[in-house]
Amino acid sequence: MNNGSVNTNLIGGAWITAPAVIQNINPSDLSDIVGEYGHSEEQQVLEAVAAANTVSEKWADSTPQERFNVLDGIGTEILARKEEIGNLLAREEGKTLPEGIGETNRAGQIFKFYAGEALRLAGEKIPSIRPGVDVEITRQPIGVVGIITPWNFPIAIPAWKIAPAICYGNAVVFKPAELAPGCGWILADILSRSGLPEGVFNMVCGSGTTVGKAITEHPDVAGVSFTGSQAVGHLIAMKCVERKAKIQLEMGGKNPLVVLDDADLDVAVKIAVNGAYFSTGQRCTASSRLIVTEGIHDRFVDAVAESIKHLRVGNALDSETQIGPVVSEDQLNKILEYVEIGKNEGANLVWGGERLTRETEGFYQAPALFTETTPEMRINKEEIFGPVASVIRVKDYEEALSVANDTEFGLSAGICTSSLKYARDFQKRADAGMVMVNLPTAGVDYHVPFGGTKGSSYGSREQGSYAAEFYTTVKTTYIYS
Ligand code: UN1
Repeated sequence: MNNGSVNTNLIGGAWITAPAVIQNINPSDLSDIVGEYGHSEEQQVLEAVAAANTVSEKWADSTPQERFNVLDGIGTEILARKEEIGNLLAREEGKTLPEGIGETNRAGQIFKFYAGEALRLAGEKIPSIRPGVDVEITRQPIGVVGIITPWNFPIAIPAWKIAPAICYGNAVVFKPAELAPGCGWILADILSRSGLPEGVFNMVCGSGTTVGKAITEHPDVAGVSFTGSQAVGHLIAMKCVERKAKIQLEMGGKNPLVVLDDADLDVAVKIAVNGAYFSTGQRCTASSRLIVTEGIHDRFVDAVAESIKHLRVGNALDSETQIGPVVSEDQLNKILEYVEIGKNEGANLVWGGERLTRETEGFYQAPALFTETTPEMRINKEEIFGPVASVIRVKDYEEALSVANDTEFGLSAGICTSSLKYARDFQKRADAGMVMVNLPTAGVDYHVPFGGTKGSSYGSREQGSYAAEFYTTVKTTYIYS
């Protein structure tokens, strides 16, 4: 166990002080320094990859029972400590306390799910076309996996990458997000006491440009799983393809929520407000484009505007708060700039968008709603990643579908309708990896595949049993006896 200081990396089973530190600041209260965390150099990545490489074969040989025990134990500890970890999450990232605890709960369940998956990993045995020959198709770990995660889900996303990596027998080098490394550090501490052989799991804290880059470029890292921006995803893809490593990239969305005339208005409004503004809109699954048919448009806009006027924006740890702060000053400035861009493009700002002051100094912003927007506007094309949504008025379902698909992203697409016909058609024709019918575009289950099409994702799906596709390689064996 670590001695209480958090500016450490976990390398080869040892807690090693990082060469420098970065401060982790509470976005709800800038006077609250959550802690000082490691800021590492390439050297620490080289050491971590070497440590992982040394034990990866040993872990690849571990039994399903050993893997189950480790993963189940990690899940149990996370669930037992969910209030404490959820509190840290809310403090370092800015989502509300119930959201922080909910996310921690999800992380615990993910480890439990993959504990079971370790026991269920099956192969296939198929008769050969040649007499006396059997063909066996088995899955094997890929070796050392690099895991690079974002700040917006600082425990769930590390969990849904690390748990399958270990479940399928790989060794890991993990870099938590610089803006919210606290949850990643706690996860590493839990993993370090889980019974995993030393070196199977390593954590190196630091920046994407130094630590992330070194992980991506290391010849012994067989695959990189990354969630973050399109720009960084592109760089990782180029590097990994060059050296023929596997990649799994999740890079955001510009998710449409279609609201048809026959939708239940109250349900549609709740879904839109949840999808667009909860977690301060900082979800790659957020509903940032509300595509609404003419007959319900005005009633829907009035009701959403009325609802967001009453959302309580405040300190993430305050029990009254519904919308926490934006994560950092840079993010806030970027979102404020998009609000200006929207106004200059001729969109009608019905409500919000301005910076707010609260008792404690933080990055608070009023949820913003634009109406009378068009698909060509930048606010409808680029991912804003904040509490901003825009309404696009359309005449009918066909136009709604075509606007919904008119994006370079394809993560999640939602529809509010009471028509089975439109729901089924949308399921088929929405160009997205996930379709939500009468549900928010954000907020997914932990045991089923997650991922998108087009610019949102690259590589095979995350989560559920589908994660095996990335974390294993298939071997086909021919046996004659
Ligand atoms: C969710 O909506 O429940 O970074 C999960 C993100 C996504 C996770 C969203 N990868 O926002």
